[in-house]
Amino acid sequence: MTGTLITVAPTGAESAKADVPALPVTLDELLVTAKECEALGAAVIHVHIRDDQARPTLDLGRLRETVVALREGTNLVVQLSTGGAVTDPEADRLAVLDAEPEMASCTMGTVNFGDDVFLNRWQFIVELHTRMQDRGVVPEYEIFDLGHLTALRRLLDRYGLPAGGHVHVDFVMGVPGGMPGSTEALVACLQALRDLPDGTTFSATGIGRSTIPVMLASVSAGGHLRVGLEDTVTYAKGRPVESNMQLVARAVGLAQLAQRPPLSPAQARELLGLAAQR
Ligand code: KMH
Ligand code: ZN
Repeated sequence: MTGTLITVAPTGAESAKADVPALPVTLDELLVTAKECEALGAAVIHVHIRDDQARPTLDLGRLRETVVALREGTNLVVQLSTGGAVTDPEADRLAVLDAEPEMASCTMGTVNFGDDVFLNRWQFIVELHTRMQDRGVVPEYEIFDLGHLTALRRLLDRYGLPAGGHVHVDFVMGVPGGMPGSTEALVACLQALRDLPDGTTFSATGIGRSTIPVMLASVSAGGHLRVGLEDTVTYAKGRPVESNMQLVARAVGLAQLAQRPPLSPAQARELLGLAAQR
C-alpha cells in the first residue's frame, strides 16, 4: 500500500468570505495557504478563485495568474476546478483548461446541490474529457453519486483513458442531493470501482458533518484524502475551522497513524500519471 495523497481544497465556490473569514480569497492569501499546506504534507491543491469582491469567478486572466503563481511559489500539483460555481456557464468551465493547469476536475454527472443543481450533461463531460486528453491535462473525476462511476466507465470505454493513462477519482460525499457520507456508501463505490481500469486510485472527502467518518473510511480502505474549507467549515461541534492548515494537519496525523504517511508532490505526480506529462 502506498502513502496517502493529501489534496487541499482551500476555497471552493459555496461559502461567503463574510461567513467564513478564514477562506483564502486573494491570490496572496491562496499562495500563503498553499505554501503552508505543502509544508505540512499536502501534495495537490484543488483551486477555485474569487474576484475583488470575493465572489467566485472563472476569469481566465486570474486563473492563468493563479496557476503561474502557485507553480512558481510551490511544488504542489495544481488542479483547477472546472466545476466552478453552480451558476457558471459550460463555455467558461471548458475555458478553464486554457489556463494550462497540470490537473483539472471533471465531474461525472448532474447532482442536486442543496437548493441548486450542479449540471453536468453527458456531452459536456465528453467535451471536457477529450479536451483534457488533447491538452495533456490530467483529470480528477469528481464522483458525487454512485451512478457517476457508471458514467465514468462508459466515458473511458468510448473515449479512452485520460492523459497520463492513470484513472483517479475523488468521492465527494455528503452533498445534500448526492450520496451520503457514510462507510456503506464508500464501500458501494469501491465495489463499482472494480469495473474501472486496474490501478484506479481514489480519494474521498465528506462535506460538513460527514468529514470525519469519510476520512476514517477512506484511509481504512486504502484511499486518499481531500480536505479543506471548500468542504468543511466546522472543525468540531461549535468550533469553526481556523485555517486550511488545521484540516491538513488533522489529515496528516491520521495518515501517519495509519502508517501511510503523506506522499510528496513528486510521489503524487508518479501516482497520478503526471510525471510523464511534464
Ligand atoms: N462548486 C461545485 C458546484 C469541482 O470543483 O469540480 C462544484 C465543485 C466541483 O466544486
Ligand atoms: Zn471544487
